[in-house]
Amino acid sequence: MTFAITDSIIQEHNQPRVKALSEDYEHLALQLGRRNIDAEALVTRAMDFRVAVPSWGVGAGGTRFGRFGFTGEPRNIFEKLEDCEAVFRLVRVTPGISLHIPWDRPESSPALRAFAEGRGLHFDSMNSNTFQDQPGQKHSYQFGSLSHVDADVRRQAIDHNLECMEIGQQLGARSHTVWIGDGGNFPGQLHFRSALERYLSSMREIYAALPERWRLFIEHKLYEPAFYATVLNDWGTSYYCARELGPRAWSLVDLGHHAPNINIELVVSRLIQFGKLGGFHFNDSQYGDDDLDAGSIKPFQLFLIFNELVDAALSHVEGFDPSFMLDQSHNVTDPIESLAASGVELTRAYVQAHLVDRAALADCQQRNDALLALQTLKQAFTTDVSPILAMSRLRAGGAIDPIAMYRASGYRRRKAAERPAAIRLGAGIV
Ligand code: AFD
Ligand code: MN
Ligand code: MN
Repeated sequence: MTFAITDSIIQEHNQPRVKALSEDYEHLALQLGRRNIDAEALVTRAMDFRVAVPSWGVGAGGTRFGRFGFTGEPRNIFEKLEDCEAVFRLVRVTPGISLHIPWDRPESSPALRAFAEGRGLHFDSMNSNTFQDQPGQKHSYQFGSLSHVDADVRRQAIDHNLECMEIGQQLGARSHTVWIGDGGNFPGQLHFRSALERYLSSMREIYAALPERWRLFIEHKLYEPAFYATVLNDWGTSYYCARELGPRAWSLVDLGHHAPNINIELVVSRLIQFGKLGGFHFNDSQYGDDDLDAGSIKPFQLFLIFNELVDAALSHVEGFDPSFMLDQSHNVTDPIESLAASGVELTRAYVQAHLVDRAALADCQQRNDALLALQTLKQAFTTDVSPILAMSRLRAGGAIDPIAMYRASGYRRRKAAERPAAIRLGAGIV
């Protein structure tokens, strides 16, 4: 038997913390009551919040300068799922898994699916990889994949995506996410329009093979690995491609994939308005595609993004149903702690966005009262909803204090004994 964070271990840790939490919660409920906000309704919202974790996020990430493994690191997809289960049991909002192929290609999809479902987990989105060459691969992706000038390379990249969707169907996944590194480093290297045309024609084949009820997510990124021009470089190109492909193709926003200082909440709002916001890869960023923990650098930006999302949900924007996923790379923390903390931070932003007095905000906008409009948002953002989040975890069977609980469990130490080191995991995060 491998060690797991069971309900009884969690309850034991929660027990001495319940009284203080109840007091804090009651006090907050009283304060919110004065603002005509029902704390209980927010607890329910928090319990219903969901964000998927990436299979590639539970191992050490690494940068192009190196990768620092750690003892007890998962060595295969089953051990990765064990760690995903630990995150889920602590915070209870992360039962979904984004699976990466080929990094986490299952030997037997039915066995992997049963293993996941036995732990209360399910597969959410499939992620293809045509930004790296794999051993034994016939054609190289050095000069692109879905947009490559050579039809044989494009064929190989399309087939890989089709295989990902086949595996995903066996696993019960519901969407496929395509991110490509295609682009160029030198002016003149690419014919911009032809490259995008080739990408689109490859994507048309992938779209045509999309399983019933699935959604196809297009993930754009400004630069890297291409440093001069990227084929799928921004949300406008992503929107155009999603529209060209059809109603089941959507844009996916990774928070780290924009130009510095871009107003991401505005991008989000545009995609909502144009009916193409499919989902998110949440993380945080100081400089570029940093893949830092969600909410660690710009929590106000995260809140403002959720403000747009909650506004759209409350006003019943047609077809609005974005998927939430984390996409982080952990280099200086235990990935379980980072993913658990990020799950909490996203739930926090989601709950805080429900505190916005939307009638008051609309009134400020109508009267051009810029100062009070900001204060209306700030009132929501500066309200400490921690007791609501902790109460929702407690009621869902999770930990009142997930990080303290995790550390007290000795999980990683036990895994170090169960998982004797040696087999290095493959790629880091690009
Ligand atoms: C890389 C990309 C992108 C993608 C992920 C999985 O930057 O964020 O989502 O790989 O394919 O990290
Ligand atoms: Mn991403
Ligand atoms: Mn990224």
